[in-house]
Amino acid sequence: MQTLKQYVESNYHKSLGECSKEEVYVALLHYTKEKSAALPLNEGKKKVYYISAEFLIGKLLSNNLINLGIYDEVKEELEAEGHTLAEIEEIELEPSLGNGGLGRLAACFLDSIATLGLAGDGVGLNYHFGLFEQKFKDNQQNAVPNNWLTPDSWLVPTSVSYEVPFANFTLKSKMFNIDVLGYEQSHKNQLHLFDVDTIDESLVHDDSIAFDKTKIAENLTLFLYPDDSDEQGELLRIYQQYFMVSNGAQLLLDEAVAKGSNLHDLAEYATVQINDTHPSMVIPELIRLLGERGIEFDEAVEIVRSMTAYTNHTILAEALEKWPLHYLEQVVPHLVPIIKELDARVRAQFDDASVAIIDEHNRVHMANMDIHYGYSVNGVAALHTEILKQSELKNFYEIYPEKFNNKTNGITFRRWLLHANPELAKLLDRTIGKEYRHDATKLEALKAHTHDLEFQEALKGIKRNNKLRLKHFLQEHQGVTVKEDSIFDVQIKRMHEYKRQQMNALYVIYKYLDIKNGNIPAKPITIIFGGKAAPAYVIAQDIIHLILCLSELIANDPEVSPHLQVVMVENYNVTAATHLIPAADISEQISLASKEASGTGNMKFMLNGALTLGTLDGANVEIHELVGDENIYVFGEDSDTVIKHYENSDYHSHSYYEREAIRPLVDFIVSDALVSLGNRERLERLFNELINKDWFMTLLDLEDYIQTKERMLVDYHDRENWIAKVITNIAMAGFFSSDRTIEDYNRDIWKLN
Ligand code: 9GP
Repeated sequence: MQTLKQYVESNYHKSLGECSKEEVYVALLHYTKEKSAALPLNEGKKKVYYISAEFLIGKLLSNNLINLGIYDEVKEELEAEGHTLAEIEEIELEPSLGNGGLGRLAACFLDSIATLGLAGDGVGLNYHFGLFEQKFKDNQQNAVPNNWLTPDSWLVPTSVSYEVPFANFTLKSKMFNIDVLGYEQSHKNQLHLFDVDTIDESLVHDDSIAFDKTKIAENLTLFLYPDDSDEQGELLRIYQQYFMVSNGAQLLLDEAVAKGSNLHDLAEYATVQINDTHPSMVIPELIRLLGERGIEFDEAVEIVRSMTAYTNHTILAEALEKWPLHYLEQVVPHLVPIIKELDARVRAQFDDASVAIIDEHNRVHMANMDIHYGYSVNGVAALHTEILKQSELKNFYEIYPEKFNNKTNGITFRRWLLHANPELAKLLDRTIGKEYRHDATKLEALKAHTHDLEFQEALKGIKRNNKLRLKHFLQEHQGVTVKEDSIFDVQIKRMHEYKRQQMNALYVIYKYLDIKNGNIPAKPITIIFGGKAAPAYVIAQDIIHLILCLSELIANDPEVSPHLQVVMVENYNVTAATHLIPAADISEQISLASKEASGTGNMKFMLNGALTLGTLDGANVEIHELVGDENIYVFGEDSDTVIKHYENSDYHSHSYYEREAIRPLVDFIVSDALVSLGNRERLERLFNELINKDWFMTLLDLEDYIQTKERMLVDYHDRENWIAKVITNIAMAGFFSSDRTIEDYNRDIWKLN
């Protein structure tokens, strides 16, 4: 086996030390790709096809080195020749193939499927300019194309190609693969990304994500979630979705037939996981393709019903797509008779309009189709699944109780511990042995060390080093200097009103005013935000604007800046997360109870030694159960109360606004101090939204939130007890390994051998 050093010498005719960083990166990329190319694919009679609009895979270099078991070896070889792996990794561009939790979950799942040696591939699209790159200008978000796709990427072109029929034309696809390696596994899986040769990147200009939305053959895979605020944009999304699922379905059929399926037994060879409703058209498409291959309609429906499973990742209406039938007629007319027949069968069986597929406005409810014509429906955390059963999808649960199941999300410890926090991983190896790397529940052995002062000291040292690492990262990427000796309070996730970044911003205002009043915190506090706002989501952008204005105001105030700093990380992505999470002390998980389906950031923070400040929402509920009241900071109204407020329409933000403790904080949003730094229209709109509507009930929980965070900041100073809580959190994080989640999916849904 060639070492990297030998590989470089024989292929590039110079020594590693003589290569520039860029050359080392390219060499290491090819070295790693060749090693993974040599691995055989996981074979099993049955394979899962994990279809998802997003795969937020992050940079792959270190992860692949870890999974190949050559991380330490390569790191040492590089260091011996005057390079560092961290510098080389800087050169890799992060693929922009995802947006948030849904996409990152898909990436963790691929890692775990491969690690468990199961046959399972991802199916998605190859977006040339990804989601978008976020740039800040005038304290506002600018969305520009993300140029991540360079010739030196992990993509491997293949000769696989399918014809995908649309109403007036046919597109020929081209499949690219990215190898998916399991942790120390001899076999691999793949992520299949479909694309078209005719894409015209010149439709996009450097500084704008706008483009001609009518030229489908030229624009189909330019962006993930292209602007859908007009009809052309909505149609384009349907084109993308159908292109994705038709390719996935054709691939699945070909692979099954090659393995010996006679199609009648297709479900013994393949199962499809549908993530949110973007891939829902796979159901009628499989029925159509089976029909083309000679299977009668009734049988095709039953085959498809026994091999498609739906995961719901949110109860927000925006993710339960309802396409107007006439859009589908324009894009995929050949699916329309199938969808109508599926609907007719539902209507014949159930006298309940709420479970129909096509509603009275001729809109096709994609989730309803998934539930009737798939065999499994799952939520992504215990509370979320209960809410689906008891309210959001109640009428379906009554019909098909056996289809509903919960699969609490998880995260891959390879990326979120071994890669993101190697020092912590080494300390764990020394303290409890390495078994936890293969069985995360073994972390519980740490409980014996809760008050072990030597272990506590080691943990503190690691946290400090991680803060320094983050400090360098922020200096390099944004020119911002944070204080490594401050308390790091971090909220990183998509910008959305339900996630309530605006509540944290109101805390910033509270703290700012408190310091102005002479209450100096015992230790400085650094409040860090990161997240992108969808370009059409105006209020989310207003929230970014508020945070950036507050950041500027505080930075320029010599009375406050020694004690409080606010940082909004530009272009938050997986790479930034791997720096931010290990450095955090406080993990902000403050969504309005019932609205965050699960969250997975909460799990990453817990594993890396931050304490959760959270509502009883999503997987926070399970974190709370695992660590107990003493080791988490819970606040706010619970989901039952919140759901009742919605049912009774009895939450009126104005009455909270009038409270003495709240009004000055909200008023500050439109104070001269802030308006002079920003855009009046944005700040006023946000202010009015909060006092008149506040759909996600920010003001309901604000006082409790402030008090709980203040209590947390006091508790931080009792170092021994704080670290004891941290240790309990790390010890109990094993449940949230995505290996456990995938074992659950496989046992209950996929049943791969
Ligand atoms: O918002 C949910 C998040 O709570 C969950 O952890 C994640 C993975 O299941 O999915 C997110 N949903 C989306 O990104 C879009 O529905």
